[in-house]
Amino acid sequence: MTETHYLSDWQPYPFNVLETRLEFDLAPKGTKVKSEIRFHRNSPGDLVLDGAGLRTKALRIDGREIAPTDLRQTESSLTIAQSALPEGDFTFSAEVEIDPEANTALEGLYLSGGIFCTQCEAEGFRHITWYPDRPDVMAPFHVVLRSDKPVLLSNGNPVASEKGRAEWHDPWPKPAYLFALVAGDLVAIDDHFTTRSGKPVDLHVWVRPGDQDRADFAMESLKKSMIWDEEVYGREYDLDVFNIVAVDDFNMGAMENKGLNIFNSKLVLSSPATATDLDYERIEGVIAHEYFHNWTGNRITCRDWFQLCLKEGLTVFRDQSFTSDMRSAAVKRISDVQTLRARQFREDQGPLAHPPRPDHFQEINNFYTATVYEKGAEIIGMLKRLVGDENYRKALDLYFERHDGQACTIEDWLAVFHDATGRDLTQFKHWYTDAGTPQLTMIEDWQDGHLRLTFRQETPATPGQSHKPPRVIPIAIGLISPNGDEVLPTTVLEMTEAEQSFVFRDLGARPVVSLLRGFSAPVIIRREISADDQALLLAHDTDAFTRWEAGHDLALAALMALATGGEASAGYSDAIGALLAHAETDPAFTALCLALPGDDAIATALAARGITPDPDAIHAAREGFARDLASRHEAALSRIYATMAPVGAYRPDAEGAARRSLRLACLALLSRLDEGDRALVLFGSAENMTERLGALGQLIAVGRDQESLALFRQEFAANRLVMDKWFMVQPHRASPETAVARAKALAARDDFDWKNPNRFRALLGGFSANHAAFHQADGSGYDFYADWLIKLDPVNPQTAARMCSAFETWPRYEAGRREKARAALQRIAAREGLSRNTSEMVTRILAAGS
Ligand code: B3K
Ligand code: ZN
Repeated sequence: MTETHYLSDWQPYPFNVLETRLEFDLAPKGTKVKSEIRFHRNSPGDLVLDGAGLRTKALRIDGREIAPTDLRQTESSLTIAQSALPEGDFTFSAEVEIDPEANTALEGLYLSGGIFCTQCEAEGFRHITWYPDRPDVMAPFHVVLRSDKPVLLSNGNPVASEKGRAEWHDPWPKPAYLFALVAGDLVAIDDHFTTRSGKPVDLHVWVRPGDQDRADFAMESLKKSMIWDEEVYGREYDLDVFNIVAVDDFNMGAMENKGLNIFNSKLVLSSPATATDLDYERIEGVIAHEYFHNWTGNRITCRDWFQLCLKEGLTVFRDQSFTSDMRSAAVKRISDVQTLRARQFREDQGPLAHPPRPDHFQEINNFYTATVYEKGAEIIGMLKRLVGDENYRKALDLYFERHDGQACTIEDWLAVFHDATGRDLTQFKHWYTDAGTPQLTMIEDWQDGHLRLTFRQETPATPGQSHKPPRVIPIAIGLISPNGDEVLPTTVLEMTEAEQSFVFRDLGARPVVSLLRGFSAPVIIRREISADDQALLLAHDTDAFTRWEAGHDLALAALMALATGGEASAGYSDAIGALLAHAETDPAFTALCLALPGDDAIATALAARGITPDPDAIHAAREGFARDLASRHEAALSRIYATMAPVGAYRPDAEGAARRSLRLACLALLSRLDEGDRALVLFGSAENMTERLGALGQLIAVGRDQESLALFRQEFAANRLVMDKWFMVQPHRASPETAVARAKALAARDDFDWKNPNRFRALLGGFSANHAAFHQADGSGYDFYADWLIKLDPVNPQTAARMCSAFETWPRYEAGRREKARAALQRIAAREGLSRNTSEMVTRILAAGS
């Protein structure tokens, strides 16, 4: 039976660790790890250490072998009775041996393409040696590495280095999850940074030989991040050196190990010919994210893993703000909301819903979710809006001052805001402890020049939480008069009751409410609004988010009507006509308005209204709608497609990306009319990956792809990251009827290196993102996907478990699909030896249908 961990069970560790000394003799099959851990007792209790899969050679206290009678050892823990421990400080030492080469789970110490590297968050360090592997045990680390690899790195500052040996010291106390080492044949691009108090820092981005010409953008991003954190949060870097290493095999994006960030190579390497605009933006954003963790995560960490959103929500909020400052704030906000709705709202409405601060889990790696990260960031955004920018900065200053060097909780975080601003945050805390997306209904009452807005909030039940008290909801609104003037600039209404009214007096004419400006709270809006009023907002609203939202709502309403056998109003198409007339004034915004909600978003919107979504009908509705839209606006779309052609050399900045995104949005519509003629020309002539991949996607969608796919493969066969795109775009863009066969054929290829998480995610993730293909009525999509999860689970449980979330929406479909999805899930669940990770996910997902 798998153990469930509860927040309420947390107990302080009875010891401090004064220093951790580690020595590694690195060898692929038998790496020897010697540890010396100096303990200081704080309270009574046995010494309990975590370990997993270790070949233990020796265990000592103060140099003396521990008598077997004083030890209790299980598969995952080592207990030394208090009676067998010295009264004062003591040193526990261990010698263990581990097998990095056999470590396909990519947790702990492993090999990626001949490079030794580590991933210790959340509980990977216990695969390296015996240790109190919990985030509230923090210590300075001293590390010696011995290996025949030329480059040997660990956390902190270099102390000594000679051929085959390196010594590192990290003076900043840290939990084991931030430990890292790298040993490999690597080359660096080097740079320097001087902090604003004058401290020089050496910067290095380490890559495999041959990749160094694709690392400059990552380095530039790092320097920008360092400056931004000084300017906006007053945070300076605190070591002599900052290293980033790119590896090919990595379970997620990157990891913020102190002074030694390890990255998935796809978030480091870029060139115009191999990376898309989105890749560039992600690289910049993730480099910033990991760097920002140095303060929000490393200097101040989490007391326990239930508090994960303390570091992740805040750090996502910080990286989002950074990207807004570096690029377009409006575009960033709109795309963040799109992601939130696509991932977090979806999660919140299904069997995997959980609070941003969960109160129990079986496997913490299953909780690195959109709720913890993205909703966690929304909560910080709401707090900032409620207390104001100045108070927010005051609170953050206090947070850093009060908690530097500590392992904290959400309560500590909220106390800082209370103490800095005097605001009572008792009710606000529900955002952290309660799951589910509040539904906010607005009713308008217009009488004698007065507008009364009545809001009702309701949060549906989620697994394990049936009753949800009202939350504090900051509702930012504006009022737009019928002639397009703003009669009320952005005003934040603070809703605290289940139902609450706000009155606006003495208005000349009935205004249109621009509701939830900037998406001021992560809620679902319910309101009656006419297509004319939406069009007015799309044309005149001063807030970019609500402007975009007006167009998006029009499109969604039309698509929902079509997908359920109704008729679409002309509202969206009319509004798009008006927008296209001056598309060039804001290409990025126009592109966002032209992108129709995806099939899954339509299904989610239908399900939220109690309608069973039909994937085939949704797909047909969206295709038909796009074709009609293209026909009606063909002339304007063609003109814009031509005027948005590249001018000058490719630059991965916001302006260039905006033009390319508008051009590709036009192409997506036009390809429905010209059967891919323009896409074929663009594929042949484009010099950057953004346009080439965009064109390739359209060619696949219209079934004219064979030649281009072959050319693409020939050109990029040696580039893993680009070939991942090749593996992703095909199942993603193929017609739903052909996608399963196509995905199977791709999976059978020799170069489907499925043990590499990027490659696996490319093919299977690309496939599950093709809504009507994954949800094929005959269940073939579910079966194909389940077969691969079953195959991956014993090799890499973390990635297999995360990818189970493709199934999280299964209860919302009709009985036929439900039964087939259930059968596929049960087949996974019944697998002998299924990992704890996947077992927890599948059990939670299946519970929804019982
Ligand atoms: N903190 C890491 C994520 C670790 C995931 C462990 N399964 C990356 C990040 O959020 O910055
Ligand atoms: Zn993070």
